[in-house]
Amino acid sequence: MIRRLAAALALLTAFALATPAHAADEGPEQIVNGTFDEGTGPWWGTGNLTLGVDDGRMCVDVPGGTANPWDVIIGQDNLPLVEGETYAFSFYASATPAKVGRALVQLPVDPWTQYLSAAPEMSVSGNVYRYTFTAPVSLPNAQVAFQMGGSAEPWRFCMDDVSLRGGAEPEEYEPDTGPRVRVNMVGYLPSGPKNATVVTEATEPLKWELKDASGRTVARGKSDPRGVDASSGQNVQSIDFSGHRKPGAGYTLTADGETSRPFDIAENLYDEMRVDSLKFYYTQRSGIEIRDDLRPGYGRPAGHVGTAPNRGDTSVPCQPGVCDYSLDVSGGWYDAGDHGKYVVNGGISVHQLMSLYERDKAAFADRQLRIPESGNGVPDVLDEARWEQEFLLSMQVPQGERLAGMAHHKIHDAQWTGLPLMPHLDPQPRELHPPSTAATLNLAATAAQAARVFAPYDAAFAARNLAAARRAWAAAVANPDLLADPNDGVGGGAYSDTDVSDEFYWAAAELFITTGEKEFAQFVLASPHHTGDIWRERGFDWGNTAQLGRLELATVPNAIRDRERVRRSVLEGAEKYLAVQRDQAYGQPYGPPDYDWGSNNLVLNNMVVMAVAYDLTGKEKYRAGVREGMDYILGRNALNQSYVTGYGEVSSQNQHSRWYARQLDASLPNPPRGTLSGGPNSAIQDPVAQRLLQGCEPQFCYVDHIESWATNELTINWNAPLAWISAFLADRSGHAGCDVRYTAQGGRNFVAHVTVRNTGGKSLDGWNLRWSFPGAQRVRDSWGAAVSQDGPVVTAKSRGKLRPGATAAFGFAGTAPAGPNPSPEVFHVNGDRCR
Ligand code: 9MR
Repeated sequence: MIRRLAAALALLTAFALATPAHAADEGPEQIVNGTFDEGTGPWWGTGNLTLGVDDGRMCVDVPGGTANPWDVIIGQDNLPLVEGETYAFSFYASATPAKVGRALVQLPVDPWTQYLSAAPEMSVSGNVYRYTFTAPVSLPNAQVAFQMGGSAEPWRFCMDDVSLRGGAEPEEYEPDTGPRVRVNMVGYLPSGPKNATVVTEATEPLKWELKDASGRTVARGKSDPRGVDASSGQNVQSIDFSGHRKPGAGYTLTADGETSRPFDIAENLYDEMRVDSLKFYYTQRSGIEIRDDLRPGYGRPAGHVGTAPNRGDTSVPCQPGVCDYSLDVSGGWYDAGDHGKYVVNGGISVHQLMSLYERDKAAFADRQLRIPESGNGVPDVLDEARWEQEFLLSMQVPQGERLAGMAHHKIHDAQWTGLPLMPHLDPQPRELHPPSTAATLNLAATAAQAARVFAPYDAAFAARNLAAARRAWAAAVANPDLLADPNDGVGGGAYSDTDVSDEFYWAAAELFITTGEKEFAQFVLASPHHTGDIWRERGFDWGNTAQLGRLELATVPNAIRDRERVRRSVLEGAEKYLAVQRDQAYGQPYGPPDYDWGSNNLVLNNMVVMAVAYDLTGKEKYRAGVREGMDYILGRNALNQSYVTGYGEVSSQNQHSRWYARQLDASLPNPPRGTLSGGPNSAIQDPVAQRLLQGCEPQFCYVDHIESWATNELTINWNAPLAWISAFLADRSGHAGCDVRYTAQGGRNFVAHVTVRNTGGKSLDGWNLRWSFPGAQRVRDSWGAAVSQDGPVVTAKSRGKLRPGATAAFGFAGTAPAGPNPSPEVFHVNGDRCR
């Protein structure tokens, strides 16, 4: 890790001694796209500007009525300066009408030390300006800023040929990718597939050797030539050492004269990641102090509670003209490295947390995550989900207002802020943005899900959610095309989406599962997403949510007419991702020609589809696909790095964040262990990536730099599939030879008869059978077995012997809430799952 960070910094400051002194204006060019031949990137402007290229120059309309020079800025960041070097700074500029501006080369953060400060007197016809200065410090990230505020009247500014020459030759960026043999640096599960990839010139099979920690060779074989891998541009061969199952630490794999980084073979590999990936959410919380005793090194004051300089989220008005009320939208999770809170990605995040809980409720307990609510008798994962769900509820337009029942799309700062900036120190005004159909349907879906999931613990909260879900649904049906504005991206992300038919489908599915009502069944059955091929190779995410609806209908007990077909369709999706995976020499189930923003979360979501296929069928190939997919995330990739902080010898450490900004301020921490980085993104929208990664092959479009927000951010919606998959991989339940029949009769008071048949070869000397109820069903009285209940989780115990082929029967009387009371479908006998 340290080596990698050092390499990244060295690259930005390199050659201080090695390079001969240049006459400054013959030195290397440091500005990227100073001629505006490639549009306006990586230049940025303050939110009151629209950057544009006009006749080959960058031109902006500068608004009038600002007070300070720095109220209007165009800038470029991340310019490396070398101490003692002389730089020539030049540009062409014009002003209509004529104006004096400010041109600065400076420190990009407080105290904004200026290395050059000029006051060009600009004319309508335009002039070229030239300055020189000597850098007093070495700095990887100086800023060039044109400050143009402070004018009462509006005016027009144009510039061109911006140049900063001198210093070190910008080095071609070469990531430090370590040994050419690529493995999952965390390790492999003993019974799982074990694959590696070797980068090599060789086209003939290579010999490989697996060595244990003592250096003894424990397995050997030949690799499989794969040719040039399109996702990396590398010639590669793959190695399969699945045959070796013996647990141990410190294994290495050698091929082509290279030895991999060490890894383990162990059963418990994912136990900590399952917890860490969920603990991530507490430190993303807004509106509450983060306690240092719960997260040593991460304690901080509550953000956005209305204490200066925060304006607070306790009474947030709308953007001008959008509404005339204010809402208390405090709480929730910060989206990512910014301080914004957005309903659509909050929606999928809280959904996936509730979904991993619904998959196996017995696996999630109170006191697992060390959060303030630990010890309240509710599983911590639900307490964490509730923190966000309460926020989503608060975003709903109140009754009596225009668009009542809709949800505001997002709330965030009026202007983008710089890094670092602790949440409680953010001085920006906060604004509610217009309601959108997408946000409203996210609210409907998650609130419907919360209504059943929270029912055993808090009936009032469950009822509040169901009522909100119904109101949201009705409002979305009445306003089906209120789309978020794709240009509303100042101070926060736009999260716009042109097609919300998938959100309608997902919300209808959740509402149907929870209520069983015909209206929702009809909507589900009529939706094109119910039967269409929704398994896109690029995966599902906050903007593509039909898959959530389909997965829910397949896994959560419900009475949709064509349930069997729905379940089969998930297998089709999983088969498709297995096929994609087979084609990838690095084993990732994701293979588009260019990688998307947040590609790692798409890889993980494709693995969720495979995992559900495994749960539905028990077929090993699907679980093997998930296990192999994780190898890519944890080091078997072109960069030889793990994308989960703290996991594997080299992992992402510098994810873009205003408060885990250690790379900018050594007194701040790195992101907590278990934080996923977004990962390679071919479009490299940020200046650092544009500077370092031009022309990158997909897997190389990544840099672990805090300012690379397009390749290296952290988000709540990316950690959610990491948590889902970690929970799946940590699940050690095997297959039990058992067949359970569960039949229930009655309504609010029901009687259930259960039979358990031992279909395995071994006699059971006493057995316990476990299932969980979908909602607030309760066992009242039982016979034939001792039945106990903890929240929704029920365990029936018997001391009787159950021989192979024999059947035991028991029954119970229970009570059910209003609505559907479908039979449980997942049963565990003595800890193993019946198939
Ligand atoms: O994750 C989002 C990605 O899918 C979009 O393509 C991108 C551009 O709109 O925005 C990403 O979301 C960012 C959001 O806009 C602001 N907070 C950080 C998010 C992650 O980078």
